[in-house]
Amino acid sequence: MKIGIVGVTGMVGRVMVDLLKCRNFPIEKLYLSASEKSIGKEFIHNNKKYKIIRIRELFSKKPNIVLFSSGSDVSKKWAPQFAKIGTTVIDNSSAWRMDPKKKLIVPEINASSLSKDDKIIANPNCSTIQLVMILYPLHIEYGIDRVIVSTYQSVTGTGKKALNQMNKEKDGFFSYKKIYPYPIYQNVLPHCDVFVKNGYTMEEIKLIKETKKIINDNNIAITATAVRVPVIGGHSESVNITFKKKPNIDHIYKIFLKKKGIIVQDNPKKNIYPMPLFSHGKDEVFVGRIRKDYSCLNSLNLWIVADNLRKGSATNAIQIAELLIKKKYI
Ligand code: 11C
Repeated sequence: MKIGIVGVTGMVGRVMVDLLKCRNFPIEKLYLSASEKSIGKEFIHNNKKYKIIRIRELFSKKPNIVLFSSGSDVSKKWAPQFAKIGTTVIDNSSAWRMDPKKKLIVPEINASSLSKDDKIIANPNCSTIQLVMILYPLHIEYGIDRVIVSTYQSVTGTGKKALNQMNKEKDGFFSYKKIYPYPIYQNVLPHCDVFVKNGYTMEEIKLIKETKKIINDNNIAITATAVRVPVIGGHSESVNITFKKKPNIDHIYKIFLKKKGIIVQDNPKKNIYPMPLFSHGKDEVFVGRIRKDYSCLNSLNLWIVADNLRKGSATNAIQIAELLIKKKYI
């Protein structure tokens, strides 16, 4: 396979390179592309040097697959051009996610909806992926009526500059580029992505709309509050779920225990529960604090954590590529 990565210098792009190698992805040639300021620079990985090329040059190589992680504008401009020459694009931006003609894929959930004709495939938002991973198997068994989710999102979701802001604040510097409107170190911002007219943020809207599309059920009522916390290593989410019928907690454990990609960490007596400190660098979604919501019939509370750069972005994108190869669609 000739593989391209667009946006390789970003946090997700780097993890993509790592994962392609450590998952033994069948690579004949790997082409790395990034924005204009990085063109011609060397990208060193595993003692191997790559030259960062322009997207136009990557296009001329006619790659089999391109993983885009470079923002919506780049994807909107280039993904259709790659698709036209037969390249399969797996796009990590929000450009195509809500396009009714494009598939929004989490392999554990809706892999079967993919066909050979899908040349631009959307990778969901990180906070959505970990949420649907736990909602979907429960929806199959119990039918979900309503979800209330509150997120605690890592600064790595915003990118390198946000991490730099947090580190500079931690080290007591006053002069640095401010990515957030307020300090993030020792603070919590109820604000991820931009605000929209209805008072929600785009991150909250993505969580709501993408979840319905992936689970393929518009009748689930979902509300979200997305919060940025001074954390690296993963996004956490507090989730309250109301089902159509009474959930059985033991049965819920069994559902999660046999589901690939989910790890149960739930033993309050031993203080065992998921945390971003331990999800860092892992590909699974961790679930714990599973308990009945006694205030509401048929409701359940739980807590989930996943590395937003892995299952939330790069891992999911590469799983899609692996799936397409397995199905012989590429
Ligand atoms: C965050 N979830 O943590 C975002 C980052 O639409 O892919 C990813 C944004 C996206 O801020």
